[in-house]
Parts: sequence; C-alpha cells; structure tokens
Amino acid sequence: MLAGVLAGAVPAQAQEEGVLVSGPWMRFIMPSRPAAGYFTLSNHTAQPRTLVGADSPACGRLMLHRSLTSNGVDRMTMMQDIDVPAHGKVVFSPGGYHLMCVSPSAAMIPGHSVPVTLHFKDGGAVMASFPVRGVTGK
Ligand SMILES: [Cu+2]
Repeated sequence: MLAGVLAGAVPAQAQEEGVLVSGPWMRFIMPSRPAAGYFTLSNHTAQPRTLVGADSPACGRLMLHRSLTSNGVDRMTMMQDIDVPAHGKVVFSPGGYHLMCVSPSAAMIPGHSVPVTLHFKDGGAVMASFPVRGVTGK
C-alpha cells in the first residue's frame, strides 16, 4: 500500500525513490499547542537513508523530535537526523519519534488533511498528506 504518498506531487525537488510513508496522521490539541505528526517511514532500497528535516505550510515550524523517559521524567529531544536502515523502517508514534508542529495554522482541522514534506540527506524529498485527528487520536 502506498497510502499517503502523493506520487508526482513534489515540485522542483527530486522524489526520494523507494522511501514510503504509511499511516500518517497529526494529533491536534488546540491552536496554542504544538501538534504532533506520526507515521511509519519504510526504506525499500539497499541503501540506508537519512531523514534530515520536515516542513508543512500548516506549521510555523516542523521539527524532528524524540520523546524519552529518563529517571521517570518525560522529555523531548530535537533530532538533527534519523537513519532509516536499508530494507528497514522507522516508526513515529506517541512516546517515541514524532514530528512537532509548532504554531499550527488555521488549516489544522480534525477531519481535514495537511501536506508534509520530508527531506533527506541526499537532497530528495517525499510529500505525504497527513489526516488531522483530535487529542484522542480519533
Ligand atoms: Cu516534540
């Protein structure tokens, strides 16, 4: 399944071949709080790929984050890059890796979708449409 991949919808930038986004969604709480993006990133090639950033017109800033619990305290770290192994995948899910959407725009409405572009170290990009859900994930 190529769910969420908008083939041919990436202008002026090379499509990152063999890298697929599946199960994307955004958790939106309220306009004053960051939204979080979740998905699975699969690499169907024999080369490792490195995710180095993301952006969306629906976010003031879109960052790569990871939630960690250390000494019983939940915290988030900013990731400069995230490796996706050859023939492997990285799961972005609550409590782990996520996209952090700071200053969500008025387009962030549960039931609607927002576009997200993922950028890779080799200069390629993948665009996906992220359905927006509410705080409960529904
Ligand atoms: Cu975060």
